This record gives sequence, C-alpha cells and structure tokens, in this order.
Amino acid sequence: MERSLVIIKPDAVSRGLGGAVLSRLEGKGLRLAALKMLHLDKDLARRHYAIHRDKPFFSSLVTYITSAPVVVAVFEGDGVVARIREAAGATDPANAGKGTIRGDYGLDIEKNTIHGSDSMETAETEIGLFFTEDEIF
Ligand code: 3AN
Repeated sequence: MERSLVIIKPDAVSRGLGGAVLSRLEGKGLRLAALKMLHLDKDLARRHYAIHRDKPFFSSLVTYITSAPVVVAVFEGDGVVARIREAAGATDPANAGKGTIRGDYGLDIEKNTIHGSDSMETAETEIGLFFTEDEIF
C-alpha cells in the first residue's frame, strides 16, 4: 500500500490548524496510519531536508522547521503521494489555488503549512526518520 509522510509545519500547529489539515486529508479518503507531535532538533531537520542542503534557503528552512512543534503523520492509500501534493497545492502559497491547504492556510514559500513526500521512494526514507514500523497501524 502506498504511503506518504506528512509534516504539519510550525506555522500551522502554532495557529491551531493541526486538526484542520488532518481533517482535510482524511476527508479525501486517505487513511491516517501513524501520528505524533514533536519538536524537531536540527540534526533530524537537516536529515529530512538533506536534498536541499546546497540551496540558499537551507539554513533558514532548518531554523524554521525547528522553531516550534510539528505534527508528523503517515497517510496511506492508492496514489497517496500525488493526492496529498494536489491537496497541498503549489510550494508558494501565492501560487496555490483556493481550496488547497497552502492556498488557504500558507503564509509564504517557507511557512507553507504542510510537507508531503514527493515520491514513494522518498516517502519510505522520510517515514523511517520519524516512525518505527510498529508505530504505523
Ligand atoms: P515542496 O514541499 O512543495 O515539495 P520543495 O521540496 O521544493 O517543495 O521545498 C521544500 C521546502 O523548502 C518547502 N516546503 C519550503 O518550506 C521550502 N522552500 C522551497 N523553496 C523555497 C524558497 N525559494 N525559499 C524559502 N523556502 C523554500
């Protein structure tokens, strides 16, 4: 069964939008398979965003994602990676459509409310950073 990691980012959790984001994904028929809240340390943040380590925004991104607690989840379902990215909308909320999570809740290209895995392979690597198999139901 296809899985995706979701991170509900500090901007959303601190504004009380954690439940709303989970609800939108569940409302699309995706099954919540694992859930936890944690405050990322810089080491875990750097590993999660390792693909961006040479980008100019990397240091700012690590500072942001470690600034306050996040909610991390695993969702499961046919086509879940693409369906979550569609529900999330474009990376920059200014370009994300109305009715998408980032379009409705995102603040800017960094504080953009939600992370969803970009492929099935990336999802398995990302899920392994946050969950053991016995935490996934
Ligand atoms: P997505 O999350 O839509 O797949 P990526 O993988 O290109 O986007 O970027 C990962 C994260 O890095 C984004 N969610 C966003 O928080 C941040 N980011 C991407 N591009 C920029 C940028 N130009 N300036 C600041 N932060 C960015």
